Amino acid sequence: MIAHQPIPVFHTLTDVFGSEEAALPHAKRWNDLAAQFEVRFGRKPTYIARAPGRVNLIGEHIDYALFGVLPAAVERDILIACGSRPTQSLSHHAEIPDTPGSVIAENLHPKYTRQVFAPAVKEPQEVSEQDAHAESWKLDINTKELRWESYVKAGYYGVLNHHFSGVENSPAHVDLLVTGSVPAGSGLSSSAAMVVASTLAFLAVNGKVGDSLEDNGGHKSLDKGGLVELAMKNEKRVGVNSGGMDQAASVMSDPSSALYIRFYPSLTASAVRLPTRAVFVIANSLVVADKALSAKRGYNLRVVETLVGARILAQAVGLPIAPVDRITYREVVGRFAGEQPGADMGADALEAAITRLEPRLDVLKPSVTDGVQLGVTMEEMVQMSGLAPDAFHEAYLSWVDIEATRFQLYKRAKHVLTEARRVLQFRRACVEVEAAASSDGSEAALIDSLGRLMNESQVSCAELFECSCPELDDLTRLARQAGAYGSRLTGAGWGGCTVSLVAEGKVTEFIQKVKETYPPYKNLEGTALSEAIFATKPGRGACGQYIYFALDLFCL
Ligand code: NG1
Repeated sequence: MIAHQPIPVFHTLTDVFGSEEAALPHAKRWNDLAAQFEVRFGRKPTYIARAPGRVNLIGEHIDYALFGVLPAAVERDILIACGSRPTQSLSHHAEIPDTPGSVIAENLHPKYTRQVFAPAVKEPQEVSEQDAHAESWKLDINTKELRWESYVKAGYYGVLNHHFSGVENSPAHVDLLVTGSVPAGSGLSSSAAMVVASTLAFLAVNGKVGDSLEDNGGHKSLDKGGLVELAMKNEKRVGVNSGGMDQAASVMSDPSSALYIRFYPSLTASAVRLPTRAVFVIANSLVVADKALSAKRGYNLRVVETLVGARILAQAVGLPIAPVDRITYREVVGRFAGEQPGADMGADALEAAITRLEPRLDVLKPSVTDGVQLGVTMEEMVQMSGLAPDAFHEAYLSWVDIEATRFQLYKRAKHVLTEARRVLQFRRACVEVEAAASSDGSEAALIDSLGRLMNESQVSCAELFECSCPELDDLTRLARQAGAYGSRLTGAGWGGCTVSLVAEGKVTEFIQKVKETYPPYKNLEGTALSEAIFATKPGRGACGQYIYFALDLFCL
């Protein structure tokens, strides 16, 4: 089980990347980061934590409905060089608070300025009964504006509250230097990569990861599943109620395949081999999707629409549901099909159950006014939920900030159920492609079917989930015209990247055609072009995981 594997710690780049040849192209970047750390902090870093970005091949906006998704890690990553700062050096820095666990965070990118911050132990009156054990520390995170250090702080927050009880057991002072090659706001999950890398960095500097840390001051060392869960909670502190796909992909990716990640009944990941005769090409629309700042009308609103819809559907099909239960669509499908609590009915039964439940979604349809479906109002939604306004507020609005006058429960539900089914079909086709690859010509037809599912997913994201944008619609259309089997947005959407499935021998021609036809690419050349559109194959050089790297042994 991948989730129960330990967090790997490597001591040479060759071990990280699997071979000297694979490691060589990365050596300069890692060395430069280590050298810059030394220039800035006057000593070598102790660790470099690495977390990759990911591309989601299919399964968009269904992780928070607890349906399985199919992402793969990409080579682009966040690296954080870090080390504990000796106490005696504190006196040289007047700006550093003289309290435990202070942090100097720097970024190689000049746009992101140096930040100094320190956590504080909560006063007894600030600790509520429920969080008495979990939350002894506080750390200010600004969720009103987009700040790079918020993601560093988010990682730190969880480590503090998971591993340190207070002043007697306090964290080290930390210096860190970040560099990243995952473009921000592009749907390749730079935010989750930052949070995972930061979580790892703070765990490492505080001696909370490693083979010898079987039992760590009463805490068992985190395994991969534990790290995913911690990173998921951490990311919520930046203000986005994310589903967990990105953190799971960043932490659990297998270097040679995509991952089928399930969240129900518990977090599990299994490797899915991808076709060898086709390549996934990522293309950035160059529209920056600012997910955290637009969450009220975008991401978080979708989370609420999805959860409320699940409750209404559950009631319509006769499932008893307590007022405080925030049931998800995956649970509704399971209970509707008679699945035992905690059991997993398996892919075929799940697909059949989704298909049987789909006609029942009509209960979520809004009324039509002058031929237009405007969505339901807040009052209508509360009434449909069967909850009193206070109970509704407590269950669905008290923990999240949203802004809307109409809610699209039917369209969101239709997307979620059909997308969940497409993931199951996509995974099955991948397994069949693998079997067919060595035998006959049916591989081509199967690759076609993968492309078709990707196209259907794009239509559903655009029309039902309304998370595309004109540029993503254009880019996916142009990709198909340039010969892709299929093309869709990847990640949250509203900008960011697309992913297209392209025949292996046709990638260069494909990229050239897209460059000629997608207007924002026309003037791009060289690195700018190769940063905007590039082929990725899980396993090609990507080490797919996060790494601790002892620099004394840093050699190829
Ligand atoms: P992006 O914005 O691409 O990192 C987000 C969520 C995922 C998932 C996708 C949509 C975060 C960190 N990630 O991904 O959990 O819901 O949108 O499928 O918010």
